[in-house]
Amino acid sequence: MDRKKFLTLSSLGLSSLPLFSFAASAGTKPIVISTWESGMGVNGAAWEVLSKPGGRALDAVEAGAVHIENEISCCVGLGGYPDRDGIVTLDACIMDEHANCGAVAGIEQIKHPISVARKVMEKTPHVILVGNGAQQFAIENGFPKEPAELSEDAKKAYAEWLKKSEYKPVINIENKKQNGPFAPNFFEDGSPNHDTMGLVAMDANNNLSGAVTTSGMAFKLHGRVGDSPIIGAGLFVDNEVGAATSSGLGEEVIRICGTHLVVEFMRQGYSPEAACKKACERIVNRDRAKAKTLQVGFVALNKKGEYGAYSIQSGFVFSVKSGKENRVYQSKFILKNDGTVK
Ligand code: SD4
Repeated sequence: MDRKKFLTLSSLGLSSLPLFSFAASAGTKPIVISTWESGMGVNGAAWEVLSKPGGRALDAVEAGAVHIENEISCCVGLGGYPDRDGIVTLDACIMDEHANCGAVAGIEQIKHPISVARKVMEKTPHVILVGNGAQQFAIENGFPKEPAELSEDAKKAYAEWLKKSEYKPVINIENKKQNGPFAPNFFEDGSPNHDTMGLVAMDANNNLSGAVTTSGMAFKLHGRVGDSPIIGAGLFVDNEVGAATSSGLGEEVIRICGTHLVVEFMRQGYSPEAACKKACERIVNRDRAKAKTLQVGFVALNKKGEYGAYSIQSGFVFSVKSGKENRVYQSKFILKNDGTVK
């Protein structure tokens, strides 16, 4: 499917999506929660693992991430948008119920960075491998080196971007366009700009795991690493408490150790939704003017199987699959269209 169509499916009908409220999150297992509407397919792949007897959350989140990395005309993986030099560089991480974790950052020409991240976790004493070293490790572990070709969508988008070469996308807040310095939800032509899949799951044995895979912020500086492969920023799992993942402007998430913060709020007794909201507020309260120009969203799942999400701006959606439901929700958000707090 064409990337734009794939990504706009629910963005076009955003207002028709149900707004999530914590009351809806009854608490069930197994369960999987993913960022964005493309999480529906991802959750389906994860569910194939979770719904089998003994299906492990770790295998489920890897399967979900692999699923979207296979969507070559989609939003993450080798079909994603390149950096400023026209090179697709991928970031991914994975974390299990024992606090084992692995990540790759800035890896090129490898189709399944999430599975390389899992190998880093399982086969090395390290947590993160970057760039050429990550690629070399992948190849040594049997991952084929793919051609450096951009997907058709990415080629077009890059050619378009080169005309101005500005790292200055636009926020579309409920159709009111506003200039912003960094990429939040939408490009100027209205096509969605979100290139990250984060998912967290709990299996029937009450074990939590999470995974993130991304091509990162479109047209980023070559070598730039966002929050996605950073444990505690783009993903955090604590099997006693819960798990969280993020999407949006990675630099802001790193600055507050975002997903670690969300999990710590849940440890203090906040619901997943309230914990995500408090983490967003941490960003907004420090610099309201800056917060108006960017987007960050968190999703979280606690040990009871309750889940929630929150974002700074409108437009963030997330997908949930359990034995009780299979749907996309709009997340609540902090800033109104005029930038004031709701
Ligand atoms: C990053 N957090 O590289 C990612 C981008 C993202 O939807 O989430 N896009 O900063």
